[in-house]
Amino acid sequence: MNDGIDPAFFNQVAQIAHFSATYALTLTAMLFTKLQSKHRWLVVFGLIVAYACFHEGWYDPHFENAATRGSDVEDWCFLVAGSVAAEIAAALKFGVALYKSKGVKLER
Ligand SMILES: [Ca+2]
Repeated sequence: MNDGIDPAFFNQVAQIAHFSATYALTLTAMLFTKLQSKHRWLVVFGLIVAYACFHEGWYDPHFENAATRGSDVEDWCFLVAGSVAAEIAAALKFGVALYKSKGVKLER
């Protein structure tokens, strides 16, 4: 059946979307949450990893469209990689203080 979808191209777009979504979620959470503690990065990262496990481990196997379904392991890796990249970006921007005892206040 030719459904008009090139699987390789679709997968590239999907992985950009996976990476970008968790990058945006993680960076936004790191910038705007008021959880001022050294554990904030871990809470944010843990929620993203938990979401990735739920989505790729349960949701997609049950509900993802068969025509576009790729590797859930690959999808999971790009979801987690986006979050890791955002944590690194936050650390580079705000320094290691963001990850130390009291964190930093990001108020203006
Ligand atoms: Ca998937």
